[in-house]
Amino acid sequence: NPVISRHDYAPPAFLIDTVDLEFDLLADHTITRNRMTIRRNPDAVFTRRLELMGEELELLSASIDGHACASQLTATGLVIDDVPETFELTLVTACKPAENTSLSGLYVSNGNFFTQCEAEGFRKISFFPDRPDVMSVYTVTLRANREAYPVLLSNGNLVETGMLEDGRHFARWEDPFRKPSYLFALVAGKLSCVEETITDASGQRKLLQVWVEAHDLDKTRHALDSLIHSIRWDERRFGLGLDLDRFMIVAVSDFNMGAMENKGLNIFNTKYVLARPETATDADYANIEAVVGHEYFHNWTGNRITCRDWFQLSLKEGLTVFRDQEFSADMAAGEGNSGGAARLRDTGSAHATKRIEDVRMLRQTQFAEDAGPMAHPVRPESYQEINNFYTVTIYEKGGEVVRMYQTLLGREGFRAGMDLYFRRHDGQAVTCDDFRAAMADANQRDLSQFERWYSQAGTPRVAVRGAYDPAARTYELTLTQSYPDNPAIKTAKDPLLIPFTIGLVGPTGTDLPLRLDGEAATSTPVFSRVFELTETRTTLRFVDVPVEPVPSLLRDFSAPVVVEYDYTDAQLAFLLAHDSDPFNRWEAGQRLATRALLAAARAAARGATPTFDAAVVDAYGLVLRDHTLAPAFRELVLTLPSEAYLIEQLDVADPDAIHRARQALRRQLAGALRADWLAVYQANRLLGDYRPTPQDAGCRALKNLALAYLVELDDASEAAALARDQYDVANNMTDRFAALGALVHLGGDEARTALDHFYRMFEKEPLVIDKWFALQAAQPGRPDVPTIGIVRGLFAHQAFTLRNPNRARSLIFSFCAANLAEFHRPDGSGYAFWAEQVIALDAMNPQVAARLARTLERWRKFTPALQQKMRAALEQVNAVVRSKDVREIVEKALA
Ligand code: HT7
Ligand code: ZN
Repeated sequence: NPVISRHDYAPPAFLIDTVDLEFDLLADHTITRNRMTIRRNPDAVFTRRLELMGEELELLSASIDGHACASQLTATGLVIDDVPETFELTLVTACKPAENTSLSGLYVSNGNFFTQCEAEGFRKISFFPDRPDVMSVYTVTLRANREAYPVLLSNGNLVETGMLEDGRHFARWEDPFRKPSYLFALVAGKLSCVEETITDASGQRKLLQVWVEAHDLDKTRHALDSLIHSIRWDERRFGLGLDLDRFMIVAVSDFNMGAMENKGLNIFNTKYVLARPETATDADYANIEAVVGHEYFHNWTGNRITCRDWFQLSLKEGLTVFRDQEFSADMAAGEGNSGGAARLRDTGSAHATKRIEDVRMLRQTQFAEDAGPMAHPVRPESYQEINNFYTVTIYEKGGEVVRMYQTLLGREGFRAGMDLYFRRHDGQAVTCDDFRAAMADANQRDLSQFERWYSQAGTPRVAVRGAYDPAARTYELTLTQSYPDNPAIKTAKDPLLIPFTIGLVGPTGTDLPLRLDGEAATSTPVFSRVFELTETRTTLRFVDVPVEPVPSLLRDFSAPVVVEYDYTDAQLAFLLAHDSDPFNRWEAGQRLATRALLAAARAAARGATPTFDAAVVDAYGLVLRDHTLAPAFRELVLTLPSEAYLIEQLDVADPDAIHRARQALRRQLAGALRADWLAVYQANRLLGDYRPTPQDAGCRALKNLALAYLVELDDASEAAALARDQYDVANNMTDRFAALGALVHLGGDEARTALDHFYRMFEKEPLVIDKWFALQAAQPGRPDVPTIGIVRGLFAHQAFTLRNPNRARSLIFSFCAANLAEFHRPDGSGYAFWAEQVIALDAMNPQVAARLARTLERWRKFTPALQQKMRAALEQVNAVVRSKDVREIVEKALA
């Protein structure tokens, strides 16, 4: 594969001011006429050679200013020599949407047409300089058979519709905003919509639509509400409004990712649009709100201001992740519509709950990526296939980098930086440096050291030591930055500017006032402070400290780093019970459990029976019984660290030992706290209609966690009865699915009966059937029935297809990425299955295949016996792989 390097960036030789596209849509042979007004770029190296990208296209004609012109097809596109300074180029091409299984470019799903152009899909639609720094004004005319394709949509505003001969019709759309080709979209087919007209903050009327297949119309309300909430939130928080007269969301069931922010015409995976209580879980409702927000927020952070090149991807993705996280946290805290109502609710805990969920995900996935062969900086230096760089580092670590600006500059300073960014760069394609400069200039700050967060890969460690001097009443914290070794990382390891929030907790559990040596005493004491670490080693000397405190470090996870501090178990239990920072309360519980689980896993790997100290159980029991804590928060604390997270904490991981250790602790917690679990289960049963509010969802989550613990008991007959009853009476998918999960965990005839019942009940709901596949693929194996046998059986099920990414993910990814003990069975049966599926998907959909390939990239983490089998599977794939997507992943894994 050729390697594309950031340093090779050169401005485009030609600029395209307008693009006039006409489509004659036929599933097996679509004709596209593309008329472009082009001029030489005065800021680029002079050339008369126009080079356009193109893939899987048949060129039917090419003309310049109305005259046929010579052109040469190349391996990557089309070349036209001796072009004038300014000219109009018209290209007519043909493509085959029905044969397009990659779901990139123009394709057919359930008989309807859709496009996906980010990152490099437009080149499958027409020859074009398919790069984000070429921004043009688009006019699009769609022509198609009216009966088969009654709805014709594209970006911007609808300007004309009409009938044509032969039963065809047309629609013309104009998008007044200049945009890169990756934001182009069209949709054509049999779709229905729900719509609402709202008045925006400036008093203008805006038409909002959600388009779905007719039978899904009853599942659109939540997406439409989420869109309205997103618009209101962006107006209020950032002063940003909707700039088009209409905004459309379209749902499609065949889609590679979550959703796509095409200008005015967002295209979504059905999974992030469709919801009604009977079919969607609380998590689905929350995800829909977050993804609708994310795509809507891109309209300013991504579309109005876009990326100069794909190395700057985090400029739009990191910033938009941060925006969607803030939106979801505000919505959870009741700050969605009116700021005032929020004060009545438990806002601190709601914000903390969202923060914990986001950080848990970051640490489980991004920290692992940073420690493996695909490690890369937030602004990568090179890539082979850009689709492989839509990663948790670009998105989630990028979101943390943006959050750190806010932590360093304060909310108002951050907003000033955003305002300046929009004033300077609206309508432009820019870089991460431009964003940093806006933040720095708006706050008169030198943020040059902060650049290292963009250029250095790896997860920094901050080792902390504390020393109390009772005589001097001082407490000294020494903080040392470093990077762990990872041979895949070639970037520098210079000290970062780390915002590090600290509190000191006194023996009664309250925070002590913070004052550094040399600082004047203030009338209003400060109990939590952001310190800026800039050197390899920083010493903070606190004065007037009356007693030895327990340090509360990196409060609210103020930077994406690993904190190393040698807490005792007693100190962790103390912080879990008392820390005023809810994030660090949760963190203390996780540290306590992680330490116990790792020790137990090491014992299990030696063949010993894992055992646990009563202190862990007691600390968890206190939280379980603490009714002053919100149920959602208790559920997070009482959920043990995941097996994937635990694997990352070990030098040599044995997934089976980790699984057994985690199961042993679950069983011990179930047995020791049985009465409490039962009480919590009963206390959090909700009566009445289903509401997907964070409060209700929190009760359901805690109740269903209690059920999951209760089915671990040796005598689980009571739990089985509860599960059966819950399954039968549930008025929502969260409860029904949790009950089904409990029954499947118990196994036997009852599990089979419930699974059959569930399948029959939801046969016509593909998203629910995805859950049905996923649950079975993720179930623990039994000695006589390894899960791989069940997975292979389901692979042959009539409802299974590899061509639909959601379905493929529900079965294959749920097994390979979410059932680690079974996937890593010592006989290598999981790896053989993995290799088969990567190879099969590679020929069909390289993006999905490459994602699956990544589930084996951490193979060097495991025991030698497992490593050997994983390497063999990787080599098997490497020998036959065709796409550059999978090749990049497998080659880097084996390097
Ligand atoms: N900006 C989008 C990223 C994307 C994508 C979406 C759907 C299919 C393929 C895709 N490739 C890249 C989604 C987002 O971050 O909002
Ligand atoms: Zn995005």
